[in-house]
Amino acid sequence: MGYKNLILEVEEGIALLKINRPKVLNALNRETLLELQQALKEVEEREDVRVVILTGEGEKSFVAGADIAEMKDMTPTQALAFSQLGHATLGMIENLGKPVIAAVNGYALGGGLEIALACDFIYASQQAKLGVPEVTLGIFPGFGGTQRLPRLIGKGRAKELIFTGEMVDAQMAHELGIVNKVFPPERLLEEVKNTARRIAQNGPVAVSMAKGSVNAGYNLGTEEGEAIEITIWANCFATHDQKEGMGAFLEKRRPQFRGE
Ligand code: DAK
Repeated sequence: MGYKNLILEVEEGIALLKINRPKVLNALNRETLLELQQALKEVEEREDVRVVILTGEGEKSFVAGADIAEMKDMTPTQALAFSQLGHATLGMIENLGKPVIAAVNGYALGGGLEIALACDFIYASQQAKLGVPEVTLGIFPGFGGTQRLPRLIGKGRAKELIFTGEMVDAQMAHELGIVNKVFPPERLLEEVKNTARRIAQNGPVAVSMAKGSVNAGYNLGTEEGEAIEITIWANCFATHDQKEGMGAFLEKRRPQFRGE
């Protein structure tokens, strides 16, 4: 389907989903979040999609945050609805049954960094700038930033970024563990696609189950997490892909995964 504030292209099992409001550095307004929910439903359902890449249109920005012009005059009731919409959208990304890679091509600020943190992992351009400047606007990171960021990089480092509102460059974000890999801007998308292609060759159900297992156990103790892993892992043996993957190994051929 067509979108106003998004571009969705699917090729070789990979969905490239671009936030497309470059005039405002891809800031997230209500309409864009609603479209994002639609697009996430679409890529979840499409059998020709195995991996999703989320990025921003234009050379300057991934997402420069929630749309400040739209937020400025919100009432608390509207802010609550906006917050719920944001949380629901980021939850859809985090729990999508397919991997979502963030390709951070420029500014990832506020809600923009929070949306990247909801993805499975982040690759960034050398030009990227990341941060959570909400306190400079009289609010604080409200799309899960006070939860996902400390879990990823530790409480002290997250608090420093959140309290100062300072941006870090891609190299520093890499050192902090926010970003997995950094590339020159002109290579970013191709490198993300290479990784996406590698993932897309693997058993889709196994990749999806692995994502579910990591997510389900992430906020639990090791024993509870292992109990979840045991159950999900055993369910792999109910799939065609497990029989095909192991059969292909023993017959010394490439597996033909069906995603079932
Ligand atoms: N919202 C709306 N417009 C934005 C924007 C944003 N976040 N960021 C940039 N723009 C617009 C600018 O207003 C400008 O518009 P025009 O003046 O051309 O009409 C255009 O994009 C180009 O921006 P600049 O002229 O400022 O470009 P520069 O290169 O000079 O600066 C910049 C780039 C990224 C450093 C600067 O634009 C900037 O500081 N932008 C704001 C970044 C920011 O503060 N982001 C955090 C937003 S707050 C919630 C939960 C979470 C959130 C909200 C609610 N609930 C729980 C309810 C999240 C909040 C945020 O994300």
